[in-house]
Amino acid sequence: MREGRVIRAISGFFDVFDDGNVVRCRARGVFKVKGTTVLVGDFVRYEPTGTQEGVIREVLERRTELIRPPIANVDHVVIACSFVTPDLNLYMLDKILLLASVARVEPTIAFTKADLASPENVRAICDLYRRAGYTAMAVAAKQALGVAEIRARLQGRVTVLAGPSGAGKSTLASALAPGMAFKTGEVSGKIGRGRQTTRHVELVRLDDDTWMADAPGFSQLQVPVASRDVKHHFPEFRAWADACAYRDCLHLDEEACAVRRAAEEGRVAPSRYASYRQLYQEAREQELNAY
Ligand SMILES: Nc1nc2c(ncn2[C@@H]2O[C@H](COP(=O)(O)OP(=O)(O)O)[C@@H](O)[C@H]2O)c(=O)[nH]1
Ligand SMILES: [Mg+2]
Ligand SMILES: [Zn+2]
Repeated sequence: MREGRVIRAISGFFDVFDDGNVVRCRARGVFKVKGTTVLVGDFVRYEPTGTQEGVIREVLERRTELIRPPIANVDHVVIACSFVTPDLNLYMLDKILLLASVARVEPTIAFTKADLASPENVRAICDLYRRAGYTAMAVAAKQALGVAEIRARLQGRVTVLAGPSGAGKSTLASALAPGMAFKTGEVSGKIGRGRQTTRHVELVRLDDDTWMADAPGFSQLQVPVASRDVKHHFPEFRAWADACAYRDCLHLDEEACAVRRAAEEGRVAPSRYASYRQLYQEAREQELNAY
């Protein structure tokens, strides 16, 4: 038996990276019985059946598991959020930050297309998220701005790129891993069929310990946490929550809520607080619809 990392899933086969080799495996036996699935990102035990072929026998324990995109053992998510086309959507960003927090995947925020925004706007937005406790940087992939900083954050980890279509994920991926073809949304002049999208899930190797996936998903998810727990995923609330009148304050319309007051006074970013209220409401509606 050998061990390796699943880096690609293609119609019933799994490509397993093992010590520099890629071994095409089937998953047989135990899986049908136990209902276990193999995800890209899984570490597996497999039995070689040829020089480049094998059968997966066991999936090793997962550290993390994302559902959309379906990838196991992701350590890090780079959230691409463009200043223009599409316009900056802080609610969507805050929702992905919540999803990452619930999945225990560390986020880095990449504000993309910074070359198309004013320097003041770029600084204000980056500062807003840094003050909230996040790692945030401006990226202009074509000018190589921010690319080396993001590359340094990837080292030794498995990273997924998240963010809405058109935000610049594939462009950033290509800048991070030159020579590894990632599809971009550039409209083909000849055919004019519109955008190509990256649909399949695949880990791309930057080095043996550093992997990256440019996979759609993430933003379409429901709020994956109980409404009363959404507040725990807003790290900047913690400094204020102790001063709320009620110990289990939800920071909504309660009397003497220190978090709401901090948002009114601008000590907590009003956009973050507005996102919190909206995410709470979304979670609440999901709960009510479940009965
Ligand atoms: N000006 C500018 N355009 C960018 C930048 N990054 C991506 N784009 C453009 O934005 C469009 C969408 O990029 P793409 O990487 O396909 O986005 P994805 O859908 O998130 O993968 C393409 O036309 C890119 O050329 C950037 O940093 N600056
Ligand atoms: Mg893309
Ligand atoms: Zn409160």
